[in-house]
Amino acid sequence: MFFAPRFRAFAAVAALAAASAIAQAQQALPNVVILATGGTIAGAGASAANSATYAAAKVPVDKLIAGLPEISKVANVRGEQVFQIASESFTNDNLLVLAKRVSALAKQADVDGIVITHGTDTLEETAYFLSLVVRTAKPIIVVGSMRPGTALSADGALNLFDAVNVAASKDAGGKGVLVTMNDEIQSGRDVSKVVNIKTEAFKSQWGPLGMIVEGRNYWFRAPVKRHTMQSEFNIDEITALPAVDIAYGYGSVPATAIDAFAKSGVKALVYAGTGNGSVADRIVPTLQKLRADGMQIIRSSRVSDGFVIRNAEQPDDKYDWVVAHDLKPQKARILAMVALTKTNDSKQLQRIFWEY
Ligand code: DAS
Repeated sequence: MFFAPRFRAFAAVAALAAASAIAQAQQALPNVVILATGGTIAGAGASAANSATYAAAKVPVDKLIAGLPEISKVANVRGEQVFQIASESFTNDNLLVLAKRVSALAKQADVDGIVITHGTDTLEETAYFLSLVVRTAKPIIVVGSMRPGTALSADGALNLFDAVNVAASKDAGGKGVLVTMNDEIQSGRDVSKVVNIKTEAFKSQWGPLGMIVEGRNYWFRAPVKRHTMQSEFNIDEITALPAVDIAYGYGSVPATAIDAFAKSGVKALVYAGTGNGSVADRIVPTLQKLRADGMQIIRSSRVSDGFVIRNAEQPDDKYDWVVAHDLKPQKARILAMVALTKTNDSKQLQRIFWEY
């Protein structure tokens, strides 16, 4: 009995010391904010056997975070539900709202990294847009999943766990916006969804920047194109995005779609040409007239890999057209919209397509 009071006092002091140590350890962890927008990573299917049949954009961000039990050892994580939509339904306004929120959070001293959960269909467009217009050196990671969390062997939880780990890593900063899918760390500029039914769905023709395994980043290359802090564009100065659309090239293609886009008042047309961005002879006069009327013409290619070579199969100098370099049509559209907020000079546009 003699020792009981002293023991209780000792136990109380020890408990306080332990609690204080835990609090200090937690404070030492990076602070990561997850901005949720919807998609399959927030999807739910009727049964575990439904890996492809499900409803996207159902699970709220706090439930996504709760599904990552180990995450409290990695970072202090909090979530915001910015949207709850399937990403095929994203609009330019969604891009502006999201980017402005990312920019505001990135300025906060108590935010060390940002994760955006997103549908996979247009994830590559959002990731590139953020990389072009958010001026920060902090890690920004966009992540999705190919299977809903209710499915057998769902990929979302590990993809999100990886995204938070990368967002909490100092060595992930200054590399542009990144995408973590299927153990790989991809450049938001380079990556595209190239398979629509596998977890190994996202590829860059130039390869991933690195890999993440059990919370550790393994880097193998770094981006050479301008992004984030090196960008001349700033979301804080952008209030609207000009209309830019994509016309697809194929055998026997008519000018119908191009004429319709012209009538709708697009500022630039991305032509997803065949091969090296080639344009059918019967379409050239239509594009020449639209260029003469002030519309910018940007030659991309429907071919998944490679890059469009200026003046190779089309006299771009003579026609005053722009080539999209290695950017797929959907990426070229994003860059064209951002570039047109600053310039409508075709030579400046071509410089921007070489540099970003
Ligand atoms: N509809 C798809 C989307 O929201 C689902 C997904 O793959 O995330 O992009």
